[in-house]
Amino acid sequence: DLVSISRALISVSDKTGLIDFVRALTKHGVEIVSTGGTRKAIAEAGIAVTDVSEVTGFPEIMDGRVKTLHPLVHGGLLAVRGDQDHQQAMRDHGIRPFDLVVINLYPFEDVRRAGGDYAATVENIDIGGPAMVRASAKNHAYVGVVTDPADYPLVLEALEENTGSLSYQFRQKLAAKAFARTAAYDAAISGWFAETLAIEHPVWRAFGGRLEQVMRYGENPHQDAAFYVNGDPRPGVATARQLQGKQLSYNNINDTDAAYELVSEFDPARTAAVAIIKHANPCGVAEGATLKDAYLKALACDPVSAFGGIVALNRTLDAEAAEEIVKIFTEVIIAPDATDEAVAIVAAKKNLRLLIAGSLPDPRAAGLTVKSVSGGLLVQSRDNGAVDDLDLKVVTKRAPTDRELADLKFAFRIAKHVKSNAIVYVRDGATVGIGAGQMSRVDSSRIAARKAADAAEAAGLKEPMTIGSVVASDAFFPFADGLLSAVEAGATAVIQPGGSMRDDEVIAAADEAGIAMVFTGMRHFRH
Ligand code: 93A
Repeated sequence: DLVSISRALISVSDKTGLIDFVRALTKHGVEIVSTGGTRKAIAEAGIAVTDVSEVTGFPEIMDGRVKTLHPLVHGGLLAVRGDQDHQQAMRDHGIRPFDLVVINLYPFEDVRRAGGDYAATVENIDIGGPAMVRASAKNHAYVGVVTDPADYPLVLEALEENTGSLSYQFRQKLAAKAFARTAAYDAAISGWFAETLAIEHPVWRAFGGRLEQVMRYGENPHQDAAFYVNGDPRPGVATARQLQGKQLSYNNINDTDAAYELVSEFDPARTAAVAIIKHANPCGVAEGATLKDAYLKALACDPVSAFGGIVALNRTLDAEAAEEIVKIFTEVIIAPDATDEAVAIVAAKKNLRLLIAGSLPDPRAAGLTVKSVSGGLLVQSRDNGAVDDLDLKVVTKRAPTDRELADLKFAFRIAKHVKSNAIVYVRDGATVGIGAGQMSRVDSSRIAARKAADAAEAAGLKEPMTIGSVVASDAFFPFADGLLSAVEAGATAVIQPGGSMRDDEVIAAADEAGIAMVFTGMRHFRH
């Protein structure tokens, strides 16, 4: 797997360390071919060097824009040495192979940083350099490619070690670095365009996505905003087809994402599920025999908050569900698909956006989430944990009934999608009270219970729907008080991760109240 280095192509903008490096290469008997400025610098140091124009028989033209973009160069970089046809092509056209390529690119990043004018910045977009870097990196089976002057000593060391050859492993590493370099280079170019044409934000640059949409404003009207997509093909808000309504806003996209991720937790083959989202938190989630059934149950949880919400469905939107949804002001509907009838019903509401996502994302799929903090980015693997896959541990004297257990699992799946501290009351496959985003778990529990009482009163029910419900907590109860407030609200069973120092106290309180409690061993903080 050793490649003996006998001919090198060198084309560098940054000439740091160049002469020492080339001199050492020639000691190993390497023949040097070079472009204009690089050739001149090498020749001035008294080292024998061939101009690339002599190799191609073609002059450097157009202010250097075209100097190495030639088959006699790229054939020499890309030829597969053991291939009969490639060898024949080389003989037919007088192509000689290169074993080593040393390139650093036009200093686009430096020019951009220095605030060069538009034309100067564009002129510093290197075309021929990346083409050679990518060609030789692709052909690392036969070629070594050096893209960083800091690596010259390493290359010389490797040549010394292998008496003028480079190993496959070494060439592989060089190739990996080469592609990282061209990727970063293109990211810098696209970042400059985004900045020049749209609005500036360093995080977008770091994220390196493709600009999809520039919004009128961000979370608030005084903030600029844009939507970048990263090419992830998962069905969701970034890949969905918008059938009608005006452009999505920053908050719409954020909320629609939360809504669709939530309903994807429920297998459409098993149940119809609907989530209504406000400010990235659900104000109602339910499953049912039909979407209409699930929607009405979800709406009943908190009909006041549902106004102006985002509705996500896990099945094809049908006419009867659409009829119900359009009765109140809704910002966005997202579903895997919609029937023609449903589309026609939604069409009557000009401002309502309808998004068709094709299918549901896989909630168990791996992925990354990114959050900006001052001075950097926080990156983590996405929360693809699922309680159904875990062994639930019954920790109380009483075990949950089958009905309670089904509701507990349903509630814990929803709690995963509620901002912490999250408390979710569920009865018969529908949320009946959700407490989100409080700094204390007891407060979340009390808020959820109070909202349930309000909803019951508004609906003219005699008692709050939390009576006879089950409750999920996204993280453990640090003290018995949070659990006791759930008991007070009428919950008969609890699901929570467990793991508190005071688990014993919390379990004792549950036993005393005669309720069933299961531990998941998995926490679902969401901030
Ligand atoms: O203008 S280019 O995009 N067209 C080319 O054909 C080409 N070939 C090499 N830029 C090209 N290069 C770049 O020239 C190299 O990437 C290197 O950065 C620079 C070296 O030029 P010189 O040897 O004239 O200083």
